[in-house]
Amino acid sequence: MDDLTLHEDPRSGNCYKIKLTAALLGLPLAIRQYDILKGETRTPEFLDGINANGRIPVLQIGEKFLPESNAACWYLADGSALIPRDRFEQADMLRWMFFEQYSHEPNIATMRFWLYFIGEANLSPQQKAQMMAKRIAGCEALALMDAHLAGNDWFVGKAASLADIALFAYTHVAEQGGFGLGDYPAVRRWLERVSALPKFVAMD
Ligand SMILES: N[C@@H](CCC(=O)N[C@@H](CS)C(=O)NCC(=O)O)C(=O)O
Repeated sequence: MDDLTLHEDPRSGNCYKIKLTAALLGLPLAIRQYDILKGETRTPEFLDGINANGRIPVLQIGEKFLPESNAACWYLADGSALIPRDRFEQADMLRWMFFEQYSHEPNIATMRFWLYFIGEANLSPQQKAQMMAKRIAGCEALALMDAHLAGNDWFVGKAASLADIALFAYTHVAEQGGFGLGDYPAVRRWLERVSALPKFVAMD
């Protein structure tokens, strides 16, 4: 495999997904850090050379750049046990990864960013107006996960897959976004299972 470099901000759960995938697979990953709060992913150099979308994470593979956390996890895990071989299970894994990007991360990660890193007092009126809807939608996502995990150890099949990594990243720090996990016992047990995986690494 070509040399791998992760362009990241260590506070980002989206970046952590890639570091966790690489660690579980024993893949070496060089790190280049940016401070998103200082706009370091919005410079002309970053936009021209690394990601025109102005966001991390970006996985650099040799001379190529791959933004989007779940795409980068797929690149690393292709051919490994973290992607099921069964055709339905593979599509079902993608189902949970799309769920993560549409129903989970925009609510739970955004609330964490606003409350834990920016601070409620510093939010704009537009951000404050969105908080209630994001809180409700985030709780709905956690409830759906809890119902699934009440009868399943993993999101797909009988083993950990990229779906578990994608959903673990922001669920395990959901309390920083004001989402207590007390009402989601199956989610809490699953968090422990993921943390116990061989070669697991914690978020910085
Ligand atoms: N869908 C993207 C989301 C990437 C994203 O939202 N990145 C945030 C940090 S987690 C960022 O770079 N924000 C800085 C900015 O928008 O300026 C992914 O999964 O990688």
